[in-house]
Amino acid sequence: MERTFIMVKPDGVQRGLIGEIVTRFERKGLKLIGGKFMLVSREQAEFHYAEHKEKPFFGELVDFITSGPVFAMVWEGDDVITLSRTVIGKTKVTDAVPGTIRGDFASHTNFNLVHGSDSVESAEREIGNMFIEQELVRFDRSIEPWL
Ligand code: RTP
Ligand code: MG
Repeated sequence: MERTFIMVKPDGVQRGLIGEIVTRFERKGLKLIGGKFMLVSREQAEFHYAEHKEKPFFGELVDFITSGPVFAMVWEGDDVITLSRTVIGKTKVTDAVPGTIRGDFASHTNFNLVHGSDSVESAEREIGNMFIEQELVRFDRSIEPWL
């Protein structure tokens, strides 16, 4: 079963959008299997954004993600990585269309509210960076056959 790492970033927490963002994934039919409110360490932030290490905005990215609490989650389901990135919307805020989280709530690319893994490999790396396996919950939902 595919899993993805989703995180409400510090701007989403400060703006009181945790509930709104979680609702978007829930109503899509995705399954939450782990979640916690936490501070990201500098070490975790640098590992999380390792693919962007050479980019000019890497420092800002690490500063931002460690600037305040985040709500980290793991969601599970068929095609959950692609589905959740569709719910989130485009990275560049001017491309993010209404109906997506970023399209509805974000007005600056640096403050785009939510992170979602972009591949199976990143998802597993990012989940392992923030969660231990025992924090992830296996359970059956009665609605599962229709999703
Ligand atoms: P994320 O990793 O946060 O879910 O976002 P993403 O996959 O949609 O975008 P990604 O390319 O991984 O970039 C990570 C974060 O870096 C910032 N960014 N700034 N100034 C720029 O051109 C630029 N490009 C990306 C964004 O905050 C993006 O979420
Ligand atoms: Mg990314």
